[in-house]
Amino acid sequence: MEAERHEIVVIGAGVSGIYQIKRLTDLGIDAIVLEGDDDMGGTWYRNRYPGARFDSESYTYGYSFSKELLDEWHWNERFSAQPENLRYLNYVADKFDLRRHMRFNARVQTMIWDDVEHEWTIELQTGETYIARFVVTSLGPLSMPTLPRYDGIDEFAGESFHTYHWPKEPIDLAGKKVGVIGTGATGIQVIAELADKVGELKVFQRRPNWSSPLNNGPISVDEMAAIRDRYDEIFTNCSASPGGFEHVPDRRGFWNLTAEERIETWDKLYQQSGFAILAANFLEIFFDEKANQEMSEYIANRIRDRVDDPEVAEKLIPQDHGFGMQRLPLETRYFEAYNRDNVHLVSLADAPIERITANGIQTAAEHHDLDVIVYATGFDAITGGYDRIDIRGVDGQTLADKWSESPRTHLGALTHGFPNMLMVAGPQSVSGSTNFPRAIEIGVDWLTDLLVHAREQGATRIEARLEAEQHWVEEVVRAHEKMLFRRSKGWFTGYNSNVAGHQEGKIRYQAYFGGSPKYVAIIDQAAADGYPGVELV
Ligand code: NA7
Repeated sequence: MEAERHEIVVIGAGVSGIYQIKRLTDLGIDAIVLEGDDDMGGTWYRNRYPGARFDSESYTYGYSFSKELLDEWHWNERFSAQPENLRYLNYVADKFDLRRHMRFNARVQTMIWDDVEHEWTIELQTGETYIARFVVTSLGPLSMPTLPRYDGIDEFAGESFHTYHWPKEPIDLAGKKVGVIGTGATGIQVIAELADKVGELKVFQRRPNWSSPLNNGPISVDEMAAIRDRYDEIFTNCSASPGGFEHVPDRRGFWNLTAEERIETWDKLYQQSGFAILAANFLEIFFDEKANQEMSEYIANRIRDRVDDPEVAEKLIPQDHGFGMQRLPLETRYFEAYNRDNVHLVSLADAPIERITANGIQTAAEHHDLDVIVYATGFDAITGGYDRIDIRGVDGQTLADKWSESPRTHLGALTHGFPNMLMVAGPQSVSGSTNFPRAIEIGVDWLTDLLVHAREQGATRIEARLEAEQHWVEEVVRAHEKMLFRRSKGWFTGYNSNVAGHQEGKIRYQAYFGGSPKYVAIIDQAAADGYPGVELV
């Protein structure tokens, strides 16, 4: 079979791939998207579990690039759910006629760089081959789900699946005994949603997570009209905030207020929507241990207020990390789920899982009979999507080898030794720590400008300079070092117990935590200076 040639191949048709192909084809560049799944949408195509929804305000999550699109689309809820989110992405693709540039069931298996011809050879699992001058990876930071490594996992006789692979066809859970393993952002959404729909729900919790109310609600036609009038202001606000939200940090100074005034502030934040409780909080809670402890105690008391059984409440309060030190799950009546007779918390800290059996889960204390097991056990975050492709750069070096300890990039966009591979939302970009689409648009626009610049220069090979990469890695490490969360486990620090090679306590520097405005200032400066960190040949 002869290879198909394109100037640019984009890998992944999720939120970032959709915008990337729009930009490239608008410029008249010959580009296609290869997507491993049988349809587009990425995260929102896959995560069909009950309760899956944004925890960014819907109208700050949507694309900002088209005024017409902003005027046409009505978000029905403040935090829109997966079916509507997928409809939205399809609407965008159809409106701009992007599907014709997408190939589905096109899972990339290998990418090999030819340093003579200056092009990538991309082979799919199907054996089909593509050749491209440039590759843009938009693989998604959470596209590699991970299952626990328990014995017996394949022996379970009932239905079991990772939340990422929740079946497309509706499944009837009424009256069933369901076990959920994992209490991250996903677990907390799915548990709250399933509690009153199943016969019995057992929650297998290894470590509790801090969580606070999402405070979702419908958006009326009038409210949506008011949002539309405000879109310019909304996106300006998002671009000025570290996390890409409308919420702005409280800069009155934690220690300038009395303890009562702080509680009054938090009582209000607890009623606000989305990440206000983090992003509109005092900045000190992220840097100052004492401030963080006081905040954590406040949230612990809210949990105690909401959970009837004091013993269960204590088990739901994290002891090993402070509030906001791991990715904060947002919840809707999650804690109240534990007040139901059919919901039971199984603390794995007291009795770990020993194995999965044909009909349930065996812990060190007892056997739990189950009809269905739901694995809400997270992802090999940010670099997982890269590791599953065999990517070979200059002199046959593999990317997996280069990044085995921790990724190394120039501005989260390029990596030395792998010319002409450009990453949207790559490791060490700001995407891992912010409202995702806001950072995506920034990343795609920057990469597109770089590609245009390279074409104008007649360059056929662009590569991050080693010194520039070293410099950026140091900047990423410095930003981590300022944050209290560097001591916590979880995907912010690149740790996943289910991934071979990850070591507890050893940080993988996967995201830039210096905040969006600073990141944008740095990458804009690099562009204005003619990309000094990139060698063009
Ligand atoms: P997370 O946040 O990584 O959470 C995974 C959860 O699964 C977490 O509670 C883990 O406990 C638990 N887990 C993982 N492996 C095991 C094993 N082997 N046994 C028991 N429990 C386990 O993933 P999510 O999908 O919830 O969220 C990912 C992102 O998706 C989120 O940040 C949003 O951006 C959307 P642990 O805490 O590690 O002890």
